[in-house]
Formats: sequence, structure tokens, C-alpha cells
Amino acid sequence: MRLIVVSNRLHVTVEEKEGKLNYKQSSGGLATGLSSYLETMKSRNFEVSEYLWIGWPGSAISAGKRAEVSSELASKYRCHPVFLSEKVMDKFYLGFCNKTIWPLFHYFPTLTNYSAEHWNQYVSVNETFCDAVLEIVKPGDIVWVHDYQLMLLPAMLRKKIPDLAIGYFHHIPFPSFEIFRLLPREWRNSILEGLLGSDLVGFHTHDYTQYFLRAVLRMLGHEHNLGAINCDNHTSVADTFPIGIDYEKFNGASKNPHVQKEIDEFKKASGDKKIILSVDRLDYTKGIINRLRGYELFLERYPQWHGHVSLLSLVVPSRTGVDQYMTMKKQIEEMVGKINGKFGSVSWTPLIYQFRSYSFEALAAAYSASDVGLVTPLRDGMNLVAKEFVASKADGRGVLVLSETAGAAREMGEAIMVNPNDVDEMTLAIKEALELPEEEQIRRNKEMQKRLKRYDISRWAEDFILKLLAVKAERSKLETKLLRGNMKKEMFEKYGKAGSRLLLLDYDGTLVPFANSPEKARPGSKLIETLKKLSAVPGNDVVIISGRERHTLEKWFGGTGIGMVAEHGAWVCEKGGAWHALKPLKNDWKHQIMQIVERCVDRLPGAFMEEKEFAVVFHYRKSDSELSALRVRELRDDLIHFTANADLQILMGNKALEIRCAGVSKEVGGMHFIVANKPDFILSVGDDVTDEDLFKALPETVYSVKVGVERSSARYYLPGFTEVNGLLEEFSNIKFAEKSADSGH
Ligand code: GDG
Repeated sequence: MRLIVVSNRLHVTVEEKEGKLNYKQSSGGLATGLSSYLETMKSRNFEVSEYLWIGWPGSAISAGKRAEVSSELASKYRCHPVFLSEKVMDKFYLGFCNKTIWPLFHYFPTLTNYSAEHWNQYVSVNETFCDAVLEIVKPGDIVWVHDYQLMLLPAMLRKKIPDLAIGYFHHIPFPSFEIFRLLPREWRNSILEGLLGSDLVGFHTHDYTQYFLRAVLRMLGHEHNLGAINCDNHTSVADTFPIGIDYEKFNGASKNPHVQKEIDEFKKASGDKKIILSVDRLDYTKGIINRLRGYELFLERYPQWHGHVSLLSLVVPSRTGVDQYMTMKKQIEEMVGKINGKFGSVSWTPLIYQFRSYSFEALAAAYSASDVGLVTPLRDGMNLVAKEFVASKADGRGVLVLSETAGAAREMGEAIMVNPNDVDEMTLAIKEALELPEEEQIRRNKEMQKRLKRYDISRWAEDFILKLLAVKAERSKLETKLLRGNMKKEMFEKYGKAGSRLLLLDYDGTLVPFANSPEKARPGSKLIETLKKLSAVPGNDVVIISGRERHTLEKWFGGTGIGMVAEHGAWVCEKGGAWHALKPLKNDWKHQIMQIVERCVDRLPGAFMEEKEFAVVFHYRKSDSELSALRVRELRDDLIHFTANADLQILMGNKALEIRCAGVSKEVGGMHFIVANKPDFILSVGDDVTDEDLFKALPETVYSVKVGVERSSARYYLPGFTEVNGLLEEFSNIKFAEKSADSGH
């Protein structure tokens, strides 16, 4: 089994200069961590034994060089490049990714730009990535898509290859609903639908997972069950996987002579001064300015530390094409000048600022030799620097000061936590960190190290892949029940050979889609024609078995020769007969129940009550999903006291709660036709929990079909009402030999 990793950037950067190609492997972060894990898969006999990486090679490559780059990347790095021009990257990467999604998802709505041109480019680049995957993917492969640049890709792939195993991991925060909804409707719905194309969607923290599930509920109306969301033809699971680091690489770094040399130089330069370290990409989310303000105030408040401490701020260039970044760089440099000018002396530089990239050795040495790690982003998906700093403390000494708004804060509770907007708190935190007793430093770091060691980058990746395989296995199990191929052929043969046949068909969600109000879901002429044609076949009994009240069914299906069961079995009408109740039922309870339901309707905008002869229904399809959940819970509580003493039952339907007489069910309605006609062939189709009553009661030989990808007692399933309509049409086109047709009941 092969794993295809898809990310915006490959872990190799290719540069073309004056006709020459230069290949550089990127260091640190996800790329190296993941690659070293992937390399081990084969030797461990892991189910996934081979991997490929698809992504942009980091720069625009001229048309004449592309074939050479592709072949070099494939043979030496297992990489498959997606070539994108500078113009495209400008609108896609610097545009939609970094001027829309990045600021908004990091809670900077005022920096968010909403350009339709950028959005269109985002869609188009996701399509280009989709084509690149399709060129390479083989049956049985699993695809793992990374990050916010490719949020539409999972659904695009799902559309092309419905049974492909697709995972997606989101490396940045997923914002709360109020922030996410700021995106135009088309964009936000496409993003959610895009992500739901995956079998598994992973986030760093439980909060991000919950925010995603909440957005799915509020915007697409899909509820979830323990993170599992039933989409049109598959289940998508959202779960939390906090990314780890290559722990041993950082913890053992000081054993590397190059790193040790850097450490020695570092210590020589700092003398007996304490060093506070910060490492960030140049980005407004990293809170660099706030941190400098905090440090400035610290120096102002605690002059006793003058000459004894320096802040080493390593800022790594990034996204130089976005204006805000350049403005911020200027601001940082002004502050550095101000702080050094205000407090510095010939023998002491309070703030050492460096704007460049570092080798792993230099970075590891800085982590290892510094006393305090000051990691105070305003918002961060996880923040690996915090983890790397703690892992690098081989002797356990050192203190981490961490923002509570970084994803890493969830796992690093022993750090000194700060609110990055609270300069006072930051000042106190710096002082506390510098003065923390050594035993306490060691105790805290050991605790964190235990966790970092256990849940490292390999464990993270393996956890994700195993969960993806489990979700896929569950889907495959279900797929064996998909009514198609030989199973369908055999069913048609049995149908053709049978002397008498019964087709029990649920209505809403099975033959037609759900509508906002029940009266709008009337059957189309094509469906009526198909049902009439089926019903006209001698020996056939077609029965609509529904929860609807009988007058509506009569209006829609009366006079067509179709049998009907109304109110889940309370009323029955045989082919060409009249309506009659299956058993004597009372409805003197309705008045009181309706008062309770009406009270709830008043408190839930969009909800309404439907009165049937032997049932009362509370409908909430048009209402806000979260408030509905609360009101339904309250209503159930109110009703339970009443129904406990009456012969009533409460039934949870699809966005509806129904109170009806006990002892009425689709089982009773369906069995009535089975017992009366003793048909040779039975088909029973339904999508609802109420259909499960019937599925459970049916003999094993019956073709019971669940509509929707969910666990069910039915023998088979079909994805949706469209497939059911198609199936009925196929049934209606079956020709019967004279003899068989004549022998009908
Ligand atoms: C996203 C999320 C999430 C940085 N400069 C140099 C260098 N680095 C390495 C660090 C670290 C990594 O890059 C940066 O880690 P972050 O966590 O800050 O990641 P982001 O790049 O912002 O990316 C973030 C992450 O994805 C993972 O899911 O944690 O929240 O924004 O590993 O060491 N390494 C070297 N030289 C540098 O100059 N060698």
C-alpha cells in the first residue's frame, strides 16, 4: 500500500538560476520530521510500505526545465512537482492563502482580504493538485493532504475516485464559528464540503476539532456522532492529533560535535548573562512586537537585571511578498533600536536581533544554551519551537514561557503561561522564569519531555494513518453491502421469477429529498409514473409506508393503484381499497401534548407543529441547529412526564420529534401486507430510524435496503434517493414472461 502525501510545498526546493538547477532539502518542521518517519515504514513491515510526495517545488520553473526537474525529484526524492507560475502563486499563495485564510483563521479579521479573483485562483490551483494526484494514484493507495492551501482537494478527489482513502490534516487553527462565517457563503461552504471529502480530518487541538464540527453543523446542517459526520456517500470523521517533533534529534543534539561547537561559542559570547531566546518566522501572528513591549517593560521595572540578561530574537524571513510583513519588519527594527538605545551600554546589548535563516546546528545550540524560551504567539496552530526548546534541554535546565493561545499550550501545562496581549503579565512571567529554582525547572521540563518523547512526530503520523485506515476499513465493510453488481442482478432475477411481489417504500428521504416544510416534498410526475408502472404489473403490490398523515398520501397517491401506510402504521389503505385503522387508537391526549409542543415552537424560531390524527410532530428543519438541539432536549424532558402515564411514545425522526400512540410502527404496517399477501419477493427501502423497526422484523430473505451510509439492520444500502429512483426505474423496465405475469395474485 502506498501513501501519497500532498502539501503545498515539497520538502525539496528547486531553484533555477541562469539555466542551472539547484536542489535544496528544507530543514526542520513537518517536512523532515515526516520524511524520516516515512523512511522507516518499510523496515517495520507497516501496512503502508512506500510513499510519494506531491507539491510545489518552491519556485517557478521554466517550461524547458520541467521534465528534468520531474525526473530528478522522482528518482532522488520520491517527489512529484506541481508546477505553478509566479502569477498563479501570487493570487493563490500570497493572495487567497496568505491574505485571506491565514489572517482570518488566526483571528485577524481586520487584515483579511476578500478577493473573488484570489478565490477563483484558489479553486483552480486545488484542481491542478487534483489532476496531479490523479496522474499518480493507483487503486489501494492512501492520500494524505496537508493544510489550508488545499482545503478543497479532498472533495475534488472524492468526486473522481469515490472509494479512495483520503486524510486531511489542518496545521493552523480552525477558528470559531463567528470568525469562520465572515467568509462569503460560497467560499465557506465549499471549504467545509472540501474538507468533508476526506475520510479523516485532523486538527491539533480538541477546540479546533469542535469549532470545525460546529461550523459543519451550523453551515451545512450535518450533525455528528462522536466526530463522525454522514455525508452523501461516505462518513467523514474529525479527530484531534497534536503534532509532535523529532524528539531524539533535539534531545540528543548536544552530542553532535557541530552543535557542541556552536554551544561553546554561544556560551562564550553570553558570558554569565542569562539568555532569553525567541525564534519565529516573521509573521504578525507570532506576537513579536508585543513580546518586545513586554521585554521593554521588564527592563524598565526591574533595573537589577540590567547587564545580566539579553533577549536573543531570531526572526526567520518569510512571505516577503506580503506588504504587512515588510511593515512589521520595519516596526520590529525600530523597537530593537529603541530598546538598545534606551537601556544598552558599551558592555551590554539588551536585545540581540537577527533576521535570517539558521542551520539546524545553530538553532539546536541556541535552544540548548539559552535559559528561557519566550514563545508568545498571538495565535498559533501548535508551535513547534516551544516543543523543540523543551526537548533540547538534555540536562533539564531552562524555562519555557508560553502563550495560552498556542495549540502547544494544551500539552505543555508546566510552562509559565501568558496571555500575549497582557504586557504586564509577560513582564512578570519573564521575571519568574529568570528566577525559577533549578530543581523546579528540571521537574517541569522532565514532565513535558516525557510527553514529547512519547507522542513524537512518528507517533503522530502513525496515529493519523492508522485511524485513517480504520475509517477506511469501516467504509469497506459497508461497501460490501452496497446494492450493486451481482447482488442487484440476482435480486432482479428473483423479482422476475417470483409470482407475487411486495415493494415497501418509505417516502421522505427515500423517494424524494427532505424539503423545508413537509408539503413541499411532493412527488414529481416521473416518480408517480414509475410507481404506477410498477404497480400495474400483475402480481405486484407497491406500498408507500410513511409517517405522513393519510390525507396528504391520499392527495398524492390516491387512485394510482399504490397501497399506503400512513402515520407509521396507524392507517392502512390497500391497493384499490379504503383507509382503515390497524387497531383502535385514542387521540384524546393530543390537546395537552399540543400545548407543550406549541410552547416550544414559540421559543424556537423556524420551528412548527404538525398535527396528525394519532400523532403530533415538532418540526425544526429550518431552525438554528444548536438552539434546536437545546430545545429538543427540553421538550423531551417536558414530554417524558406526560408520556410515562399515557400509552404514547416519543420518536426522533429526521429534524423532527414525533409523539404518537404506542404500539404503532412501520413494522406493524409492513407486516400487515406481508401476512395478508404472503409475497414471494419482498423489497423494503427506507432511510429513517422508523424504518429500522421494519428491517429488524423482516425475514432474512427480504431485500431490505437502507438509504444513506449509516449502520443499519438492513441487508443492503444505497447512497441516496436518486439511486432509489434509479433502482425503481430498473425494476419497472423488467419484462415478465406471459406465464409469470398471469400467475400473479
Ligand atoms: C504551521 C503552523 C504548527 C524555523 N526557522 C528555522 C527553522 N525553523 C523550524 C523550527 C520549527 C519550524 O520551523 C516552525 O514551526 P512552527 O510550529 O512555528 O510552524 P509553522 O511554520 O508556522 O507552521 C504551526 C506547524 O504548522 C506544524 O503543524 O505548529 O502552528 O503555523 O520546527 O525549528 N529551522 C531551521 N532554521 C531556521 O531558520 N533549521
